[in-house]
Amino acid sequence: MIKWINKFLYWRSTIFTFDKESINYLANKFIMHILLGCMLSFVLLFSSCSNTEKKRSVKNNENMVLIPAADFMMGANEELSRPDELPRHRVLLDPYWMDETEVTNSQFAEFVKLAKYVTTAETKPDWEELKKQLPDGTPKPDDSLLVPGSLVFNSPGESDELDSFYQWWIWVPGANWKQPIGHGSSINGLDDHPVIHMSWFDANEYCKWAGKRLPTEAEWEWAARGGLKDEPYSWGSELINKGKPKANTWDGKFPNVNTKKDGFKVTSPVKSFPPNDYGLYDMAGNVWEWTADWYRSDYYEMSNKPGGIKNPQGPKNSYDPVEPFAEKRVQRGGSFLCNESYCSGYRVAFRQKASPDTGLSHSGFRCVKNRE
Ligand SMILES: [Ca+2]
Ligand SMILES: [Ca+2]
Repeated sequence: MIKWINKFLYWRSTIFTFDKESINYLANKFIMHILLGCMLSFVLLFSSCSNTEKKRSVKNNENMVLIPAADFMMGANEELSRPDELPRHRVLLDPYWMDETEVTNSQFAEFVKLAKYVTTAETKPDWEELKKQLPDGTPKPDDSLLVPGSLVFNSPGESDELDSFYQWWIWVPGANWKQPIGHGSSINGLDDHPVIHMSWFDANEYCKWAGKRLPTEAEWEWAARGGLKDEPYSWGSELINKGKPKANTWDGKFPNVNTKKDGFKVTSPVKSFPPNDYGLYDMAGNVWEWTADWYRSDYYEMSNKPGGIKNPQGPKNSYDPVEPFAEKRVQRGGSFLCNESYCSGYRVAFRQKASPDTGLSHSGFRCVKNRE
């Protein structure tokens, strides 16, 4: 623009030369500037309309955003892709509503109060069920460990071993959604934080109670992309560590040092970071979000059909070669524990998986419902 203004000033300073050639030259230049001006205005008008269009989202009275029909390539096409994110394949979806935020502590508290619901983490583990997810011959743990509780992240301090994830997760008796780090802790002051320690069953029951459902994996990914085409992140392509904080993730050296550059060491209030272009918040980071689908590492190979697949509901059963004895559901979006050096789970194509009875201190969800 400054360049254009300078040009304009130069043109104005030359208008006092009145010979015929100059007049023709200036007339042509004038017309050219008018045309350029019109084109510029058109471009600005168009881009401003298009930006407004992107930012404008249709919301219902349940704070859900209308996600438009999809015809997109699901899966990753970037350097960091993992084998279970391939091949990219065509997916078509009908429009649907999606919660603009993760379900919060206050929303979940209302459900618990009205439905008298007891979460998985508040229930004594059933060894008969538990052992089905473990290799044959796994000995029964001591009865003192088979008590209500959940897994809580615990930074290993100086240890640099990135494959020692079992060291970071500690079984804490009494840990659940309202006692996030065990007996004596509380969620006072955290009403607008996402609810955590959610099993798939908890998430599924909440959504049903609310007259909604969990998103399919395809619905989750399409919504996270926010209308961007083939970008690795819900905000585009800029790396997480560049520019302004984009999501609540792990800043610093995982899992030892968290510099809190984004302002938060654990969960953040929903809406603390800019939404994506569909008006959805925290589709990257904060807490992992359960989807309805079973996890299969080879699901995308099964889904890669000529002409694409419409409204896929996930595979009929689960298969994870890493733990073939455990049935797992898909989680998406990464959490406050993800960073570029370790899992980059906030990539829109990243697939996480866990057994449905697993709730961790970074597991949450949001719901969707069909457009009527
Ligand atoms: Ca953070
Ligand atoms: Ca999230």
